[in-house]
Amino acid sequence: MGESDTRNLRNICILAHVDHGKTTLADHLIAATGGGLLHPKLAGKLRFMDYLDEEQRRAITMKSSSIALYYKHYSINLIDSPGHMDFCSEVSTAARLSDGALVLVDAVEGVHIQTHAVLRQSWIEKLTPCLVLNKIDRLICELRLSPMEAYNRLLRIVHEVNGIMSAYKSEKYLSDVDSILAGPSEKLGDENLEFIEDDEEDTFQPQKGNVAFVCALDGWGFTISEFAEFYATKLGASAAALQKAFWGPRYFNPKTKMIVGKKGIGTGSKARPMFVQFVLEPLWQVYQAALEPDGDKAVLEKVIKSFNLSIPPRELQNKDPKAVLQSVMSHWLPLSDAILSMVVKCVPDPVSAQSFSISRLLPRREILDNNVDKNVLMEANLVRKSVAACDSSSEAPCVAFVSKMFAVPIKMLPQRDSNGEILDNYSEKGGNGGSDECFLAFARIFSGVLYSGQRVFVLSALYDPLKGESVQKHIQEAELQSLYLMMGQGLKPVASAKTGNVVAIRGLGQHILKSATLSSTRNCWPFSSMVYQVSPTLKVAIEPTDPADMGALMKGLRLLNRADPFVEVTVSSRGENVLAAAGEVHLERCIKDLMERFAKVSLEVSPPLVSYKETIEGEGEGESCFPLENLKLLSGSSDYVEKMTPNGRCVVRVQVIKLPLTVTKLLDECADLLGGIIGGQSIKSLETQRSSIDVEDNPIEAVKRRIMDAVENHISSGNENDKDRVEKYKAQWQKFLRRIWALGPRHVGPNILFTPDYKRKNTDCSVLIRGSAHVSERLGFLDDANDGNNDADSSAVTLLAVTQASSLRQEAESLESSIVSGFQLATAAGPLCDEPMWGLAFVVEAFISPLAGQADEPESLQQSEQYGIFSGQVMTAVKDACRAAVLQKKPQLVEAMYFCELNTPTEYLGPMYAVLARRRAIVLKEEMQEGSSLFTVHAYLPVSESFGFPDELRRWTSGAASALLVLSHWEALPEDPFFVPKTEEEIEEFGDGSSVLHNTARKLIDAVRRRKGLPVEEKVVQHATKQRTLGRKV
Ligand SMILES: Nc1nc2c(ncn2[C@@H]2O[C@H](COP(=O)(O)OP(=O)(O)OP(=O)(O)O)[C@@H](O)[C@H]2O)c(=O)[nH]1
Ligand SMILES: [Mg+2]
Repeated sequence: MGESDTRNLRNICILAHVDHGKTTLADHLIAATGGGLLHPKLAGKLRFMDYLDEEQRRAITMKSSSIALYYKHYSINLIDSPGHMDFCSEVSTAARLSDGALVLVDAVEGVHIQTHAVLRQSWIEKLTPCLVLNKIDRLICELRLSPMEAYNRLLRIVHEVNGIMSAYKSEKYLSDVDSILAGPSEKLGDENLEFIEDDEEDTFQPQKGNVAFVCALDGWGFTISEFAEFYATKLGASAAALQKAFWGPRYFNPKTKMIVGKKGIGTGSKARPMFVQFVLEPLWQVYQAALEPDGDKAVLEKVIKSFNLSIPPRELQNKDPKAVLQSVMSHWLPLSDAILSMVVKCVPDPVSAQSFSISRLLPRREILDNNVDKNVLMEANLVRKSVAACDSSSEAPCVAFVSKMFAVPIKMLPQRDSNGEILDNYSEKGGNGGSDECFLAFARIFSGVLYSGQRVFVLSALYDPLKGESVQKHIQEAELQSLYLMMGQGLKPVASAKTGNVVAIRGLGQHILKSATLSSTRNCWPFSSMVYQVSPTLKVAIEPTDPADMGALMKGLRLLNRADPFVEVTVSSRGENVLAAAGEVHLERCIKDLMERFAKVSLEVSPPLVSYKETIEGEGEGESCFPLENLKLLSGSSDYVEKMTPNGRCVVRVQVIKLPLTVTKLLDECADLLGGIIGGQSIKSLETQRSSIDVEDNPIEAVKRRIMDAVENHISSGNENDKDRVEKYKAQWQKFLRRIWALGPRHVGPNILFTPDYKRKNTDCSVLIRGSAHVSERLGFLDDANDGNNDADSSAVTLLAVTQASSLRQEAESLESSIVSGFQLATAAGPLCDEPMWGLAFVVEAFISPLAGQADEPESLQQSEQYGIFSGQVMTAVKDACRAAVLQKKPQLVEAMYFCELNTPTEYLGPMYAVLARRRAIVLKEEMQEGSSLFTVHAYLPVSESFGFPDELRRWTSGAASALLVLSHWEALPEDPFFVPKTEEEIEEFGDGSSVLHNTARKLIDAVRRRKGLPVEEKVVQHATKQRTLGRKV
């Protein structure tokens, strides 16, 4: 086992947007080099790597899987990955184990959301990417472009992809410069120097040989070098010179036989770039000759002759012109040769790759503590060195990284080991827990040699060899039972595997949940964690149909959680088992796996748990209206809701207004930071906290400034020209900002509780619970001016005995927390359907009066027995009053919205809009993609309407339209859920209630209420009288 065979190894993954042809391409590579695993005739049809039933049924890839190929004297590990957004975590696991990536782009569809995402992933993992422009045939047959038009399109895609890469590069460049400027100078080590590489150069350049043009369906492809070599003798130029000239504005002058630039050709001349003339035009001719009914068959003959192709005559006589074409093209420009020679040339072997990616895999550690064990440190550094060198000697420490665990039915495991001896797969050490599933680790070896039966340490991400005892729980010892080379679904047992290889390992099921580092020594740092693009957002509650199966379900959920890197299994506050998946397709597969493999019981799955929020109609709604009036409501109007505690001692008055949207959004955005500030964290610890705020100086100052900005933005958007009023309004807001008592729910939400206005006189001898502007104080709003509210103090005490008043005031003080709690409860569960409130500001005035019997002890005792503890009564009264106040002010439901990117051919625009309209989507823009018949449409889609959306879209557009969804923002439904037509006009428009009203808000609210077991107002019989009349007539 010398170094030479590590040098002949390549680890690559195929990455792309969904349906751009990854699995089809993989098929051809397997057919050509997989040692007879796949017959070439079936390549592109079988989709060998999509071996799960569900994958074949839906025709999309759902997991990443690996296959070992042999090309010339190279071994190539190829990992196919899914392109669907729901399975993007699998892209991370594939990228982590690879050194290079084939990034596919559909030549017709161009760059899409997921193309950006996979380019980013390959950039983060420091992979060497190659670009594969697929589906070139669609430019010829579908779009019917001329070679020149096709060239321009390809040029544009290459340019666009390079633009994306250069954005990542400059981002890194800046952060590198920052870190180097900030850090001590000796840190400028080998791996920091890499940023000095030429940043100006495009990543993908056809003339450099890292861009391939292919048609995976018809099985052909090429890089420019293939054509350069062929034309070298014909044109009498060197292949190297041609290679440079076959891309970009380079022209061939037939008279002088010279390659010239744009200037070298006359303006009127019909010269085409050499790529068009020498590469695309012949391709177009072959396609036209083969597929057009009046095509010139002689062209095919000519190609066969000039390229010396040996095609069996039987294939050429095939009646199907497409088959003839495929046969000629795949002999002329064999796809696997083009791709694999590009891979061998452009993708580094593991030794070079690891020296480059080591800074990502095992970032250099700063050791600040001088008391660490020097021996441990030395060994850990040695391990790091041997990973960087990809050391394959048998003395080298063994290090491997497991990027995911996957389950295989035990009956699928090979029956014999690498020596041909029969294995008993069912007797797993540590036990399978009686399950028919066996867990394998998907791993890559980064140093040394692994062999079956070896004992290794399993390190979780939190392990630190320098920390000694305290991290013991993050390290375990395990025995590697078997090692397998992966051949798609097939597993080939091997006795040992050495550094640079991708393998499946059996025996770690009990030790690893999702990913881990394996090492032969405990003195090793764990590899850095993988980066995922999104988090699981679609949640459902699950329970067994038969309650007796609960145990099986729990076990199944545990197995599923282990087998799928991306699901999240939690128990909700109401005790339900909640499963979170990345999207609908993913969820469906999880449920199927649970029922058929892991739990094997029948399940009830709740409809998706959608979250809503509740708010009230703001008056900013009618644009012209100035928001000042809104605030006036809080100060001094008599428009309030009043509640009294059951014992009659406390009267609560609540007023509510809607906060400006800018403020609400800000409170939502800064929730973490605000939580820290309000909770009283020190400035130092806040500064280290990451947040959306660029913390220049002091995070408290920054939040404060942003709140002020939000208020000012709101004022300036009020189309108010009157300067005086603007100033007055601003001053009023500033006063209010000095009165923030609490935020809610859970003390950091987007709702504000203001302290009551002290100046307001109460008529009797009761005392106001004043509260304190606790949050304003923390945010530093009180520092600006002395608090105007403090002066109007003693007026509440009039003729009453001073002693009584002061004891009453003490009591009032002790009740302050009840008010806050009441506010928190109310904002956590609004009146519409117990969902949290959003963007509301409350002023709560609570007056307490002395006990009727003049502080008579026995009576107060008796009272608390009768009505419960007083503080509790106040809390409930505040909560009820807040909820009632919201109900009075035209409550509205707020729903989450997805941002949605749709792509569809022109002829399906109609059906697509119909689907969008049915689901209440708001279309933002539509755009024709240049040079194609595709439309790109951007829209907002309510989350509650998104379930089944991709399916319906596919059905109505015959699969031609595709959609991608990203969570965007919260938006209030303008409908009044309690709307009943009253005025004559309304009755005329909506009917008198005899026909069923189409009230979406009401429908959504009722659905949530039903789910939560809250009472729902429903009329079972709508119009009994009408039915009776009808009945009589018959
Ligand atoms: N016209 C044409 N169609 C192609 C070509 N390559 C692939 N396709 C078709 O594109 C569709 C998707 O191909 P797949 O290989 O399954 O795509 P994928 O990228 O693996 O898809 P996911 O794994 O689900 O992301 C299939 O219907 C293929 O037949 C091509 O070169 N030309
Ligand atoms: Mg696929």
